[in-house]
Formats: sequence, structure tokens, C-alpha cells
Amino acid sequence: MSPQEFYSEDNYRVVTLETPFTDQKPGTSGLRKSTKHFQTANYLESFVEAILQTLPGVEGGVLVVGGDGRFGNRKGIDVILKMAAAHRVQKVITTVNGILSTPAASHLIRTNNAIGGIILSASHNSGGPEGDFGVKLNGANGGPASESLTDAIYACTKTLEQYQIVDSESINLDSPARYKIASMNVEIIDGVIDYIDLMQNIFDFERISSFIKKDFLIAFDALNAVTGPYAKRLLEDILGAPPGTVRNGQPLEDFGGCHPDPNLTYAKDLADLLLNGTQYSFGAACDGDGDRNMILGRNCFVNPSDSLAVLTANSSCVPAYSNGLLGVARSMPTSSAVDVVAKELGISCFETPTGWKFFGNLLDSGQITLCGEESFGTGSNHVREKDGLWAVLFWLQIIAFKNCAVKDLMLEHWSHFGRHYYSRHDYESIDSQKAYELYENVESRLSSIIGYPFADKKVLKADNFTYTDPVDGSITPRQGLRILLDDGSRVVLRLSGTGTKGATLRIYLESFVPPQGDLTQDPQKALYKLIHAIDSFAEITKRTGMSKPTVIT
Ligand code: VG1
Ligand code: CO
Repeated sequence: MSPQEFYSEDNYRVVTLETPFTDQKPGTSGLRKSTKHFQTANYLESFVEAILQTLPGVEGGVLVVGGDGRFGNRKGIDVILKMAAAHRVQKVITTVNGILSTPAASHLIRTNNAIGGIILSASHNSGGPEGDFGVKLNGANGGPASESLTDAIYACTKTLEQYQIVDSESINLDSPARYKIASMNVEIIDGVIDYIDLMQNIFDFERISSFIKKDFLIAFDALNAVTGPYAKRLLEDILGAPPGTVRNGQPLEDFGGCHPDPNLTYAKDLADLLLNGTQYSFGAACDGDGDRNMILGRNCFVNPSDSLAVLTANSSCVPAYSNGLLGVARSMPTSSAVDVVAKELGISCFETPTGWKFFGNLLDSGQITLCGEESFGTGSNHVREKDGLWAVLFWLQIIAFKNCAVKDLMLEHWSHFGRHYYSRHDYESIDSQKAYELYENVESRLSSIIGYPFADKKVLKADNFTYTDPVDGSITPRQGLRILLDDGSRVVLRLSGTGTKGATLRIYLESFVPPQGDLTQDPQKALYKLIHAIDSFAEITKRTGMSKPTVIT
């Protein structure tokens, strides 16, 4: 034992921190850092201690713990179990091999009346010793921790002096079992079963199954992350898709080199398979922790903002939503495609800041059924997280019902509602100082462009988005710079809260074409005036030295 350690009366090992744990506030989705950063002595332990000191109901409560299988997952679960025991948690529910997707964790928290859950994942960031690691915290409603809870945890980390942990043998996570650590119960369950049951209650599996067995080839790419076991059981074992439908289906510590971000850049193999007109009719991929989804049809990429609109417009195809929707919500940078659908359906459409936590109050208070983000996230009130495989099943259910190709469904949608051309341009790993200066420069000049021309249109409004929660009245300012034009087009600028190297600047571009207009343009061409206007106004190329974005979606 080092001089900084001693045993408490209850025989917990108390470790005094040599240097206080100071870190920035957890970002859009928990604490996310390089794996190496997490390997610094006492780093993970300090953050877990802050969680266990702050989360309401820890003593005597039930906690759900799991992760996406990346390097550090098992070690992280081991540390959390021993620390939870020292904090007198009554029971921890964890999973075989520690494999638990974010939406499945949300479901387990809700069905077990848990006080919350800890998900070890850096989501769509790459993994392995050279990649990233992360800790996501969810509250008792199953959703990402609220702003007030993360603020309290952050405050706690700043004054933390010691943490406590039980010295015990590490638990074997290879198969379902029950153990005890000190007086705490540990239940290891199959992390897939409950989630599959939930899906079975939402969708008509028989209908999907008989449809996909008839000449409808699917390719699903799990990118060697958490969704592999879920997708294999769902698509291949239950729905009867042929073996091999699920690619990269084995969760690996470094994702086998895949970058588990389901977009056209990082899921390129799948995109090539579908967009080059092979025998596949439908393609999908999910991210590291299984909450995001990318949908592809033959020669057709479905933009996530459009995906939310299509799910909303066709929700009656799904048994669980056949009685209508309470309302819908989208994050501010997500396109307004869903707004026009909501209008036609006569339901409310809310606009929230980026991050799933902001949908929580609307879902909990029964004001919305579906919600989504432009970043490949869609979900419903079945859990309190975005849910990748749920979205895949939703799409399959619609296609089975309508018996048409994805591409035809999109054309039909646009020719009814019009098309919101949309693209996101990401500039990754910019020097942080330069990125902040760029952002602040734009922010300081926003008021000066109101009423003036921008991309041949007139600026109606330009501001930094402030959100007032319609349920609890809480106000969240500074959620992204918006330039709104008089023809409904917009440009939004944000700095990412999930990157780990320098800063990531995101530019969101949107322009509407009515049903009678040209609905089949290349989005980059349809948006080129906005792209040029924002580059010259924000001086992106000049300040970053980057002539083009790292990722275009
Ligand atoms: C990104 C996305 C955001 C999403 C968040 C967490 O955040 O833009 O829409 O909610 O990731 O997703 P940012 O701050 O980098 O833009 V995940 O799949 O990490 O839970
Ligand atoms: Co994710």
C-alpha cells in the first residue's frame, strides 16, 4: 500500500489523490478522452468517485454498468464494481463480456428502476490503446445525465481529495452469474435478450421477416463494435436474413481498426456496396455504442434529417406507433424536413440543442413520441437514448409495408413534402485556439449581417441559439450560431463537444426546394452558394488552412 492509502473502518481502501482531479466539464455525451489519458493513475477512479458521490440514491440503489467492448471496457467495469461496493450500492447489473449498447442500457435502467447507468464508451470515436475511451452517465429515467447533474459532478471533481474502493478478486464476466462484492450483489446478464424483447413489442417481426426473405438482400455493418451480437440475433437468427448479413459482427477492443462512426467516410465499405448498385437492396451501420444509424438503399444515401422525417410520415406502419404520435422533436442543427411532416400531421415539433439529454423532459412528460438529430441519431419514447437498431427495424418495417425501394420512398416523400437539401461539413482536429477565435469572430459579427445579403438571399435572423425547456423552464444558452435566410435556408456553426484532438468545427447547411422544384440534385451542388458564403464570412479556409472539410455528410 502506498503512503497515500489507508483502510477505512469498513475495510475499504481509501486512496488519497496526490494532485486534485481537475478536468473540464463532461461534454455532449459524458467524459471522453484518449485511452492514454484514461490510463493516467487514478483518473478513471476519480471520475467514478465523483459520479458515485453525486448521483442521487447510490447507497442502496441499483446501477446498470456495461460498455461497447472497446479496450478498457473490462478493466473499467471491474473498477466501477469495486467502487460501487465501497459506496454501498445494493446491486449492479452488468452483462456478459461487459457488452451493452447504449439503448439497451437505457432500457435496463428503466425496467429495473435503477438509479442510473454507467456506459463505458467513446461512442463514435475510434478505440484501442491508441484510440479513445469514455464514460457516459445516464440518470434514473434512462437518458443521458441532465445538465444540472453533470454540473454537479464537475464541481465535485474539482475538490475531490480521495476515493474509496473495495479490494476483492476481479469478477469473471464470461457467462451469466451472480456474485457478491462486500455486501453488494452483482448480476451478470445476457445484455441482448431484454432489448430484443423490447423490439419484438414495437415491430411486426413476422411481416419484416417474410418480406426480407423474398429477394431483399441486406448488408449490416457493425464495424466490430457493440451492435454485432444484437444485429446477428435480430437480423439473422430471428428475422431470417442469411448468415453473413451482419458484417464485422464481432466486438473487438480496437474495432478491428474500424472507426465506428456510421457515415459515408468511416463506413465506406458499406457505402460502396450500396451506392455502386450491387445486389443489395438495403444497408445499415451503427456506431460504437449502438445509438446511431446510417441507412442506405440501392444507389441511395438517406440523410439522417430526412430519415427522421420519413419515420414520422410513415409511423403508422409500425404497430407501436399506429395510433398516432404525441409530437416530435429535433435538435436545432437538424434540418426542418420533419417540421413540415409534423405540420401536416397536426402535431407539435420541438427544436432542442444538440445532445440527447435535451429530449428527456419532452419524452418523460409525454409531449413527443419520436425525436432525432442530424448526426445519425433517431429514437422514440421506448427508451431515453437514440437507438440505432430500432431505426434499422423501423426502416425495414416501412419498406416491408410499402413494398418499395428506399430510393423510391425518398422520391415519393420529397415530391409530397419538398426536399430540404442538407449537409454537414466537419473540420476535425483544428488547433483549439484557432477554432475558438474563428467562432468568436463569427459570433461578434452576427448582428451586423441581419438585413443584409448572404448567398444571394437576405439574412432574417442571426444569433447564438438559446433553449428554454418547455417542461421545466430551464434556460440553456450558447448552443450554436445560426444564420437564417429569408427563403428558409440556414447555416449553423458549432464546436463539437465529443472530439478529443484539438477542436472540431461543424458547419450545417440547409436549403429548401418545394415539391415542384428540382428534387434530384447533388446536395453539395444545391448548397454551393451557402458553402461559399459561410467560408468567406467565417474565414474558414483562411483561419484553419484547410481547403476542404475532413468529413462531408
Ligand atoms: C455529437 C453529435 C450529437 C450527438 C453527440 C453524442 O456531438 O453532433 O448530435 O448527440 O455526438 O452522440 P458533438 O458535440 O460532437 O457535435 V454519441 O453517438 O456520442 O452518444
Ligand atoms: Co453513440
